[in-house]
Amino acid sequence: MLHENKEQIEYVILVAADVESGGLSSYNADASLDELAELADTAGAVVVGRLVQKLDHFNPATYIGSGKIEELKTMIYALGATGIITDDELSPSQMYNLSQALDIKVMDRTMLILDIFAAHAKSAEGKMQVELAQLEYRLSRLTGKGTSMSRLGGGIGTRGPGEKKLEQDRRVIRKRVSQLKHEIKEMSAHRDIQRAGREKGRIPVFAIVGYTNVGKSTLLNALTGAGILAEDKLFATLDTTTRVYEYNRTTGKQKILLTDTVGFIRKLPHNLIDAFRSTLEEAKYADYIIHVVDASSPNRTEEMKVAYNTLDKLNVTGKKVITIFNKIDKIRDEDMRVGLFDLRAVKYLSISAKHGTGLDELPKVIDSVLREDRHLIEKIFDYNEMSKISEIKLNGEVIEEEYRDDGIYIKAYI
Ligand SMILES: Nc1nc2c(ncn2[C@@H]2O[C@H](COP(=O)(O)OP(=O)(O)OP(=O)(O)O)[C@@H](O)[C@H]2O)c(=O)[nH]1
Ligand SMILES: [Mg+2]
Repeated sequence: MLHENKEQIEYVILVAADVESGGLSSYNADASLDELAELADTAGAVVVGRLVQKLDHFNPATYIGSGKIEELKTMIYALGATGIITDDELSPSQMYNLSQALDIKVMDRTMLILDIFAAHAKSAEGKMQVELAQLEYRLSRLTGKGTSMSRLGGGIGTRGPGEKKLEQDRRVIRKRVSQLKHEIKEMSAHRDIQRAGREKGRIPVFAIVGYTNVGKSTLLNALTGAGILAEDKLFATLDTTTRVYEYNRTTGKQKILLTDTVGFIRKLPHNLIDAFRSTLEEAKYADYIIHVVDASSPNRTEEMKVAYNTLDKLNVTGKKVITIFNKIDKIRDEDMRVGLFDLRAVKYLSISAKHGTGLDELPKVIDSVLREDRHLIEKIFDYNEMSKISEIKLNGEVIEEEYRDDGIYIKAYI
């Protein structure tokens, strides 16, 4: 049998039509391509070149302009590229026209991200979510909208029996899509039940969110020994993990729940947002947000903006945010230490999750945020009300406790 199927390595040129740079936008095409290169690397492709064209708007037919296509052809030949990856999601017709013009494999940012998600998904839910996103992406390219698709249909060049096969694929895909949606919905319903169980315990929940690769999992590991895979690659985490974090205060112990979540990225494909909604929305059910930022990233400001925009898109609003500037050990340029603040956060602090620097500050910060939402009470409890006092100790914070003749004096935040 012929099952020697050696994986072919793609040698790719990264291509960006830069329609955003300049003005007030913090977008930077080079930074975006650096990230695309990281994505390509994570997906196992080798980047052999880059091409950026500054444009007022995307070329609707070919993404970049026709003159640039000639330049790209020369590059492909000279660099021995086997494919190109565009920095934006291509429309079906752009993809078709480009592959016709270049006679080479054309991929876009979305395909790349879907590919990485597919490789990293571990849980049954994660795998189903990725499959759903991939099928919907494919489906939109099979049926498409308006005239562009009829052109693509013809372009595939498989009229007659081929066309039929396409029809059939479409039907099979649709069926699978609705099946997946159903199963994912059931899984998220199950999670709702788990959440409801948590509600009852009334332990405050903090969701750890942020741009991909900033150190969210490393932070959770450092605090709770969760043992989650943390790697220098984009989208290492695709499943949410919740762990209890217990810390000591002078006035006793405090327990909170910390949830690690999927990272965000600029231009996160909408198919993925839809498919991963239930996972991404984990932050919605948290009481507070811990926003982790890679303080050493040259694109820090934009990454923070992307994180907030994504939270807005997911309707995670009105929650108190603690911003953690991570990887301060990696800051070489002293100028980068300036501006480590976040106006959207109620508190912020700088740490190195990897080296444990500054982590002692975190309980104090969490405490002060929790206290803001608690009331101070002073009360004398009867000696037979011990269970009430235990509950206050569990869910609140006892500042003073005194055993008196008339009962137990308690001063506490609840
Ligand atoms: N130098 C340095 N590296 C760190 C620090 N925190 C995390 N890292 C590294 O950054 C990389 C990414 O860390 P992760 O914890 O996987 O990041 P994440 O935010 O969970 O990433 P995704 O799950 O992929 O979105 C790993 O190689 C970590 O070792 C830090 O404080 N300093
Ligand atoms: Mg992670």
